[in-house]
Order: sequence, then structure tokens, then C-alpha cells
Amino acid sequence: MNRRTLLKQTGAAVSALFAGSSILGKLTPRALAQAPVQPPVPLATTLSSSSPFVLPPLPYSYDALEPFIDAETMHLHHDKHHASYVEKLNAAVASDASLSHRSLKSLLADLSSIPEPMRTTIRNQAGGHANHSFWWPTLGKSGSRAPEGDLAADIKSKFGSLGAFQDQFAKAASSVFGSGWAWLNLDSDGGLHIETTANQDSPLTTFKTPVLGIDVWEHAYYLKYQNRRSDYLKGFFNIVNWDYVTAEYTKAKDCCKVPKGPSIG
Ligand code: MN3
Repeated sequence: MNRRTLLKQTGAAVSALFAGSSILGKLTPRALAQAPVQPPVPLATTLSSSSPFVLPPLPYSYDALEPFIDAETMHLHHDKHHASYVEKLNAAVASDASLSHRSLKSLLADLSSIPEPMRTTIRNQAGGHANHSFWWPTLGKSGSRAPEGDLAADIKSKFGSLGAFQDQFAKAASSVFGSGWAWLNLDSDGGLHIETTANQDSPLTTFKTPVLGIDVWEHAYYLKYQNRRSDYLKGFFNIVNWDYVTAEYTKAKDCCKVPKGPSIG
């Protein structure tokens, strides 16, 4: 999808949303569920984009993850929180000409090159945009209920079993103090590692490729679960779109494989 199409589709989605808001005031769950559904924007497209950054549409309806994540949370999380990261990122980039042509990935992968007064803002807002853009398409209730192919084999090899991986992942997510994320990352050495980041710090900043993530900011679960983060975590593996995650993992591994050179005498 090119940028013009994306802008057009996002514009249509936003127009429809605001049209609904003005009529309904507070959107009802039924209205939330009827928001237009768009196909997922490839993460590579978002990461290679530069200013002005665009909020990718959710690739499913707001209620698609019920009962594990409620429609109202999805509406606020995507249309308010994620939109705010995009808006603030655009404002920050617009205020410094040296940033105007840099891609989202290059901003995050080279934070030290960003002028000091802007660095924390870019770290937070670009990280928020990248993390959420990565996350939405990895969620869903349809399709396989477990990873397949290379990802299934690599999880088993690294963690012993899918269940053991899920336990370790949930434990890492529960250990995040305050706001942050837990990740399953693919390292540049080709290994899988569970890690956590604070705030909106992105795995891209430390040259990792995220494979799976979970947002443990309170805005991700508080409306439904209040302070019970562990209940939110228990439901998480019911809403992982393993088909998408497996396909993206295979692409990431293929991309980073070092081709064998000619053998030397
Ligand atoms: Mn969030």
C-alpha cells in the first residue's frame, strides 16, 4: 500500500469515526464494532515511512479481541493513545529540519544522532508509534492457536516447549515495574530472547527484531482489569495471531541469514 492510499484509507476511517462521535457522543460498543476494518499495514511500510507519520488503521474491529480486550479499551488505545504518539512525533520532527527525512526505523536505531533537546521526545513518541504499529497485527482470535514452522521449532529449542515459553513471557510481563512492554525478540545473532523495555523504548534501538510483544501500560488493560495485570496476561495467549507472527518471523529470519560465501581453498 503506498502512502497516498494509506492516507486516503486512514482519512476515511477517521472521518467515519468522528461522524459517529458527533452523532452518538460517547461511542457505544455496537458503534465501535462497526468501525471500518482495514487490512494490516506491513510493519516494514511503517518503519520505512518518514514525516508526516500516519496512524495505521486497526486491522480488525474494535471488539475483535473480546472478551480478553474490550472494545472501549481498543478504541481508546488505538484512536487516542497511538494517535497521540503519531501526532507528537510529527510535531517534534516538524520542529527540527535535520529529522524531516528520517525514517521511523532510522530515528529509533540511531537515537544518539538526534539533537539532545529532541532525543527523549523522539525516543518516546517514535517508540510508541513503532511499538503499537508492530503490535496490532500480531493480535487476533482466528487462525492457528500455536506457532508453526521455524518459529515453533525455535521456541521449542530455546524454551523447551510452547507452554514453558508462555510462562516465561508472562513472568517477564508481570515483572515490568510501571509502564513498559515485554518482548520475544530475534537478536542479530539469530537467537530468541525474552526481554522487557520501559516506557516506549523499542527493541529496534538495541538492534533486535520484535517477534511478539505485550503492552503492559495500564492504558492497555485498566478499564477491564483495573489493577489485575495478571488476569490480562492470562488472557493474552488467546488473542495472539500466530499465523501472522509465524509468517513475519520466517521473513525476519530469511532477511538476516548470512549467505554462504565461496569456500576458501
Ligand atoms: Mn499502549
